[in-house]
Amino acid sequence: MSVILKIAVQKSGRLYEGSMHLLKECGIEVGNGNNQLRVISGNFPVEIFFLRDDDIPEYVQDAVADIGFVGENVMKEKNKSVNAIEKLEFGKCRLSIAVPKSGTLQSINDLSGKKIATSYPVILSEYLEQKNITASIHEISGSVEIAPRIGLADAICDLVSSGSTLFTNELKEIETILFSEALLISNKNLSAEKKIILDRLLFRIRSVKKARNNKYVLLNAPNDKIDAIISLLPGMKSPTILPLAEPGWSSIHSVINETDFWNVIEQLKANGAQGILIIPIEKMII
Ligand code: PRT
Ligand code: ZN
Repeated sequence: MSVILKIAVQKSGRLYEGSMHLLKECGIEVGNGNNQLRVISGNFPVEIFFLRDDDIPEYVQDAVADIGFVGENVMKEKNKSVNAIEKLEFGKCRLSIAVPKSGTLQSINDLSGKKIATSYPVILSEYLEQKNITASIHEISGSVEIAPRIGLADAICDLVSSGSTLFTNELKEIETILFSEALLISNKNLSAEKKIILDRLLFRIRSVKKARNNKYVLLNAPNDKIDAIISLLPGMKSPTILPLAEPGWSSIHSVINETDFWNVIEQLKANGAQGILIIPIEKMII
């Protein structure tokens, strides 16, 4: 039987769509896994297992799955013996300590002797120990944000993304413990054959990530401005320059990074660029 790489994906929840979308962008057909425990891809040697996110690190450690897509928060909390291979740039959030807006608690130093409710006792206790704060940790599995209001705890330690849950519950963040996003984790003892499949998958994932973070740019410029403009556009190797039908003008093509996108565009305009077109890149193979 030919070798297959087993991938653990969250069955439903906040990481499901990002995980399935990433596989799709990598050209891996797996259907949508509706109510199935596992699905085999028709065009790539992988099998997807749909699981609760909390179980993924353990299943990967025990080789029930070879790799998994899971939040950094869950990987740290479960503390299993797995390799963190690649950040996946979705499921972004932070694990923060929050306190009632109207109360007297202002900073983590005020938490000594207080009660903190959380679903992340491992990460929180490690953090408090580092900061030399002795507080009692009350572990709860859901609806952590209501704990102060019902008198269960003085503060909470929970995941935040938009901040609206904290806002609705009249809580304010006083400390961020961890920034998290989805990660690709792997079993530590993959066979050589499975490593080859993982490398093929990683190559695709990295191409998808690069494409998302870059844009293709086309612009027109007078020939005497070309040097100034290409110094702003290093591109993959160097920009492509083509003469326009109008004498003295050229069309310049290159790739720019999403992070300093607007800055570069402003500088291009200031240096005489006209008719700037920005086009998304579907895949970027380097
Ligand atoms: O059923 P299963 O156990 O698989 O799922 P789950 O309910 O434990 O997890 P799920 O689907 O809620 O989250 C899966 C993962 O998504 C988490 O482990 C994080 O890595 C990531 N993630 C990203 C988040 C959030 N953003 C997030 N905002 N996980 C949870 N939240 C919750 C948070 O706990 C709080 O209740 O959303 C609320 C806060 O959101 P805002 O937008 O109001 O700040
Ligand atoms: Zn969970």
